[in-house]
Amino acid sequence: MEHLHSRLEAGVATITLDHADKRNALGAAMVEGIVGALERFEAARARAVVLRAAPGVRVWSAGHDVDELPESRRDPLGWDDPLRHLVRRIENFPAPVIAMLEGSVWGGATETVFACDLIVAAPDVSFAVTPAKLGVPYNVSGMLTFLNAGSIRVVKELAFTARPMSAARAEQLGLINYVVPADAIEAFTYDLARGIAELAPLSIAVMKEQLRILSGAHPMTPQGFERIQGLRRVVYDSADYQEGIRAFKEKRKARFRGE
Ligand code: LCV
Repeated sequence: MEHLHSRLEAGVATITLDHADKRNALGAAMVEGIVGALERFEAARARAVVLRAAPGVRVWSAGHDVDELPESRRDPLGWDDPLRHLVRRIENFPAPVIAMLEGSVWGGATETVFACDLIVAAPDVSFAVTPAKLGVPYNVSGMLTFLNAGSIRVVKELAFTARPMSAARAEQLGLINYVVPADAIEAFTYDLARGIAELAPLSIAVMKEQLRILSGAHPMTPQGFERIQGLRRVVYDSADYQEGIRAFKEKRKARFRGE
């Protein structure tokens, strides 16, 4: 795929996002490429995966491809949405996936990064959670990804302000593992990956799967789930949802009326 590169060396795989014109937006084609690479690396029994963008990017990923969001009256983030596939594939991959970041990370890309097992960021990195900026009803498993990354107070700050959070603050809050100078981040990340690759892969795989199952073990009653789905439908059927998508495409600030 022209906007994605992948390679496997000594048990350490690398997937590089390279679609600068669209700021590495995670559209169906990009996600299909990443998931395809992960399938190949699982078959090749990779011991670790580094997920990165081309060196020196200002934008690591602009998140979900907004051009691929439904205009209205359809759940924009349902089970089969490409971004949902990507998050599940990263979570189910039987070896650590390490996000190596430079530049800004937006919306669904922030969730994708938080679904990774380890996060190494350059000092210029920022994270934004953007559903409220677009009028999008985020989905339950997506909110759980955020909740598993940080405290509910921090998740509320990210979700309710939609403001980018700096790598330094994210590290201070425990949302990411390391902040490393841009000129050292590649050596640091691959040293980390190679160290993991020398350890017992079966032991690591089972611990990753245990942590995935335990972190997803949140009781929710059928009534609770149906209530959330009903609330989400109100949002994606709303004029605000249409306004958010339209404003993005018209490159203007959205004017939300709460209806
Ligand atoms: C499609 C894009 C995108 C994009 N999709 O460059 O989490 S949720 O619920 O919100 C979820 C639904 C989600 O993830 O939504 C997407 C959230 N993402 C954002 O809010 C970030 C949107 N992008 C931006 O704010 C800017 O593009 C940044 C700050 C990332 C980069 O700004 P910069 O000035 O460098 P442009 O904005 O000029 O973008 C370059 C091209 O990439 C397209 C954008 O439309 C433009 O296309 P054209 O050259 O055809 O005008 N683009 C950017 N982000 N998420 N397309």
